[in-house]
Amino acid sequence: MLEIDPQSTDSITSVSLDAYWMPFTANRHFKQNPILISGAKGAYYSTPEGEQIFDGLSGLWCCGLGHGRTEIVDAVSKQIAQLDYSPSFQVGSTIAFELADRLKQIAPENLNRIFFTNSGSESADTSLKMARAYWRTKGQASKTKLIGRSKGYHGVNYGGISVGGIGGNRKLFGSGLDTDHLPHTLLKENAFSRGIPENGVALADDLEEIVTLHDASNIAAVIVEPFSGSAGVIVPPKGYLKRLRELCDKHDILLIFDEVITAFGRTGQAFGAQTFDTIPDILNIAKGLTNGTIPMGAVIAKDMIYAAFMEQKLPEKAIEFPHGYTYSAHPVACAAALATLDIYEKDQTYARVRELAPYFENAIHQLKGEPNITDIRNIGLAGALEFTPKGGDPTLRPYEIFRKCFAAGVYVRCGGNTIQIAPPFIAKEKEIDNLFNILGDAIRATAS
Ligand code: PXG
Repeated sequence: MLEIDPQSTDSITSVSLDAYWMPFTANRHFKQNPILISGAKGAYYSTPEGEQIFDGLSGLWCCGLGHGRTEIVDAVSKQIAQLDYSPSFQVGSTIAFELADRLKQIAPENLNRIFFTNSGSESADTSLKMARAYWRTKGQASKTKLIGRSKGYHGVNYGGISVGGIGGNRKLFGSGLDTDHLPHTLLKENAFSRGIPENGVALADDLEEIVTLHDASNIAAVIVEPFSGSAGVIVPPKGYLKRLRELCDKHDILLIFDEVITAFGRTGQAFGAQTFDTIPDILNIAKGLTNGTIPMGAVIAKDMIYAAFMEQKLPEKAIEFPHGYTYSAHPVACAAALATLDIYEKDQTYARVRELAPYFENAIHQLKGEPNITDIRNIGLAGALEFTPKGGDPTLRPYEIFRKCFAAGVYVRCGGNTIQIAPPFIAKEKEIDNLFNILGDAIRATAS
């Protein structure tokens, strides 16, 4: 690890670590024990000391194609020279329409209307506002309650943390929106399942209880991740999402899929909706849309939702959905997205994920029996290991494992009581082997 004085500028990188208030980071600890990255190419980061680190989480789940893809670099460079910025309120850049049309071509049935954001958090809050406003346009203004799921993650804005189900992300921030939560789907009897677990479809029926409690006339939408990523790859049981879909239809509740992690290949298809054969009314994306290169997200709505806004009895010059961001449909992000979508198609990326997924599944489940592991979960090229607490702290062991792995040349993510792994789609079998060898060593080395 680097020795850097947090107050000093006299270091290997000539930067002071003082001013940057880092997100989701133990700042005091980090600044005493920094982990710095200065470059990336393909599946590897490089450190200021020149070490190569395998990117075992595809950035933060966003760089499936690996880093420094020349096609994206070229497209972005060209675009920034041609049109670096243009407003997207009352004016539209041609490239934004091009990208929306392209997304419409690949999105599942009837998901044809694309609203651009700049992140997963903005996609979450946009989709929740869209759902509430939709019911209002339909004359059902009492339908405002939003239903999330325990352990769900929908970013960090107020809507997202209100429907989110990770307590630590909410408790400092006061009251949020009017929400309720479905139970999570993490069942003891599913521990060490390979892929989609067998038990627990009935957990979706808890929506009936929520409806009984609040009445469907007060509920706007249910939002779930097809699989929960941040909580440590919690894959829903067989039939669960289909059952949720049926219940939402039965009670006239919109179903939102937060596909910020699951879209663009992670489960072996363009969308988790396809892997789980369940079509939501609204589908949120970000991350893999631009391979992580330029911030961008989007909310993809069914035609019927767009139509409800357009059919409002408003003068033609009235704005139907008063929502949007300065950087919605940023032209440089659009260029990055189009180049990224080209690569997914040209390289047949999703087929490659399906091909590599069984290898990944075998490799991760070979860690069963290593010390302190209480569960191993996987789907596509995503996996997580769950650990027993250390000294009463559930997060300590994963943190130590993460640090050991990084020192040994592999980046994996620690989150709560889990280690999460999501290798780039371009990873080779031997790189997967190396990742799990290093992870196994780290698990044993931190076992005490
Ligand atoms: N929804 C989902 C499902 C996500 O996974 C967001 C929304 C928020 O996206 P932005 O772009 O606003 O951060 C996310 C983000 C992890 C990890 O380690 C996951 C995310 C971000 C950082 C870390 O699991 N997901």
